[in-house]
Amino acid sequence: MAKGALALLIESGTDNWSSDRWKERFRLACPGRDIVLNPADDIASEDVHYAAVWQPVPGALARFPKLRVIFNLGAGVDSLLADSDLPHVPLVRVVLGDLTQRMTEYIVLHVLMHHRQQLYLQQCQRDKRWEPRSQWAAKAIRIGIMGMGHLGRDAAEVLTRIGFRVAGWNSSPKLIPGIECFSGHADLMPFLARTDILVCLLPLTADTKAILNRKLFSSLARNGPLGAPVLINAGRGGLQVEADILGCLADGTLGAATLDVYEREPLPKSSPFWSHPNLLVTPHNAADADPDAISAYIAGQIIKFEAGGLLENAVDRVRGY
Ligand code: NDP
Ligand code: OXD
Repeated sequence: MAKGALALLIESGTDNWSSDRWKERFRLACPGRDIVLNPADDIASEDVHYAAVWQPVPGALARFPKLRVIFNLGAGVDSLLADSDLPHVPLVRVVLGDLTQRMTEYIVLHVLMHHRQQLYLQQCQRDKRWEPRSQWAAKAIRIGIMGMGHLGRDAAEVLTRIGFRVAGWNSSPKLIPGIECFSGHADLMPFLARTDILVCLLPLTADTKAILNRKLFSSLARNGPLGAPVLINAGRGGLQVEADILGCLADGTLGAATLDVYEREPLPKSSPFWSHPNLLVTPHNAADADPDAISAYIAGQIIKFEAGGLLENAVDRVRGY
């Protein structure tokens, strides 16, 4: 019997999301299975049993009556769950060492950029000024990570090894050696009050939407060596109130920020973020999805699933992550 086909639905114009590149990798990872690009390739919709997707058009997955599993090609599933016609089949997200390591690189890079005053030093270079400021040790800086899941925890462990004082905040209590763990609403204020650099790696859900706002920024520590707290958000744009970030940078509630994600992506050319002197802006590429690693991960999951095994990293649709 022919294997059920896998349809690829990718709606992103950027380089790393080239549909042809992903199709070729899936063809190699899933020998004997039809891999079709939707809507470009012709196939009877009932022959599609699996879908691998990145930001598909809402309603597009409802066209496949025999769909068995939806594989998201990234870690965050907020845009998929916003599709009111999403079929009621298991939804699996990416949890992979490759993706985790890329995110850890990004978080460590940007923590160090702020810790080592790189924005100031770059301005000095442009102005040809030899004016070093005194530099404190990593142990003087308190990092707070909102969302100590697969990504947050790994970044926290590497930052701890560098010497930073790291704490994490989650919805449920966790015990992580060497890392102070806070949880739930009751712990949010004490967590913020001891944080100089706030890293956000939360999923976007009804509970976390717009959580990065003026009230939260005003609760961060103001007695650290940086002079004012710093925000790093690589979670989702919907977590942040962008007008509040700009306002807080203007009045000193925040000293600086790194943003990888935005309320609107691609970030419009008219956004004041692009040219803000205290902002580091990256184009939602903190952790690029690697087609080799991800096609192999999904091919392995399909083999186990068809042999009667359990899918790994299935999303809890009620929780939203
Ligand atoms: P996980 O599901 O492994 O972790 C999510 C964490 O967030 C958990 O520790 C969870 O706590 C915590 N959390 C969720 N809701 C709340 C809440 N209301 N209050 C407090 N804590 C909460 O996710 P990942 O680590 O794999 O990924 C995190 C996010 O990173 C993704 O959802 C995605 O949006 C983003 N991402 C961004 C990328 C980029 O390139 N910019 C790349 C990849 C991911 P608990 O376990 O206690 O519920
Ligand atoms: C994401 C990802 O969820 O790229 O942003 O994995």
